Amino acid sequence: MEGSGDDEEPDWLLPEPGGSPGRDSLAAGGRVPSCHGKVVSAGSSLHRIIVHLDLDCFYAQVEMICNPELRGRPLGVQQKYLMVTCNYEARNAGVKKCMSVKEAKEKCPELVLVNGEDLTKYREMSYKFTALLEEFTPLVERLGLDENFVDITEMVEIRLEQWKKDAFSKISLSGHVYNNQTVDLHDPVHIRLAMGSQVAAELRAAMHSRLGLTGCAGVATNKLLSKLVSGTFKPNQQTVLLPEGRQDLMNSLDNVMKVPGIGYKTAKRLATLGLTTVRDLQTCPAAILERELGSSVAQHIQKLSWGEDDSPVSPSGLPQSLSDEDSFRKCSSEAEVKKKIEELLASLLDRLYKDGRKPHTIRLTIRQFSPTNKWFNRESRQCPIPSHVVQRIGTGNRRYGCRTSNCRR
Ligand code: TTP
Ligand code: MG
Repeated sequence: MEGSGDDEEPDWLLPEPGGSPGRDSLAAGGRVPSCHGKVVSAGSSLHRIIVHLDLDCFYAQVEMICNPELRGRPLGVQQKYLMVTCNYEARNAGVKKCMSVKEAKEKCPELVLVNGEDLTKYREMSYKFTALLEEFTPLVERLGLDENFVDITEMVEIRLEQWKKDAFSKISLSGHVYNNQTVDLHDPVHIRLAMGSQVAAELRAAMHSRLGLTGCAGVATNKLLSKLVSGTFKPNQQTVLLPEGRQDLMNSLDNVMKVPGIGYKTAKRLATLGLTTVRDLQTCPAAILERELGSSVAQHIQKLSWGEDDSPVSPSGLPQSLSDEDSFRKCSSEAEVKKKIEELLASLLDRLYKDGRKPHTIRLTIRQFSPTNKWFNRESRQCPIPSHVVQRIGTGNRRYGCRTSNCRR
């Protein structure tokens, strides 16, 4: 996964109209393909071009960037007794994400472990990653710390205009095509996706040259499909999904929970109807689904099961809240709990200070763990932060500790 290039990725060149597809078939420079003049209307479900980017072994990658000596060795990132991620050298040795530290060490005795409980440097890199993408277009939506959707429709359209001005010069498709499907130069959607693949390659190249990061990209006509296709080839590779591959991609998901947007609770309710696979959900009569889930949810998830998603990329902007948490597992007295809260608050205030904005509310959330090893639901209390405390945050005075928290709880 190191190196800036996509050494192992094919760089497909689109075939001449009528010619056989493949790496070696060149498009006709200067020749006008027969799709010219055809447009994909803005209202069409195939109009958008979305890239989903997911960083490779994110926490482990950040650790390797901070300490290059770790490169080339199997590396795991540990939080408590769990290894939350590991680099690809460790994965090649049979170690998997979310294995217990014990099992990971058994699989790979030479595994190097670093503690990943302080998320500061991962968060910082995550925001740098998003900010870099925002230099290309403001249409960037964060999805967790190491994933972003980017709507590149307009960038593709600008390129299409240029391509027409250049008398339909040669186009290349960067990376893989899902299911190795044939790219058809007569098809305007294929052309748009090919242009999208070039944009995706440029985003990934910028990520690497500017931040030293590698990741995978999926290019498709909506968010759902771009996310689903991006991990087809890992690490440090990219895949385009042509519309003709949509059904195969959806059918490759054996469980409805693998469809982004269908969570545990919905999957449980679907199971009561005997629906577990994506195919089950696709073919379930709408009336049965609607009776169980209501018409809006039923229609929404059935559309998702067909790979249909018209949700726009909504720019995330700055985070609306900053938070920190801990399981408090090692705390057995009130004094220890208070000490832990002070530590959490100190790190939170540090982030708040760096952020520069003034907070107006503080919220405390707890989740109790019962003696029978069951988590209870979260409970929260919040209150406005007094203005004199807000003033002091603005001046960088960080010595106000827990006094900010005068919630009634
Ligand atoms: P992922 O994107 O799921 O994993 P990854 O980036 O480590 O590896 P991949 O190459 O397969 O994309 O998660 C992103 C980060 O989130 C991961 O580096 C560590 C963290 N994480 C947790 O803290 N807890 C978890 O249960 C998982 C799955 C990830
Ligand atoms: Mg990742």
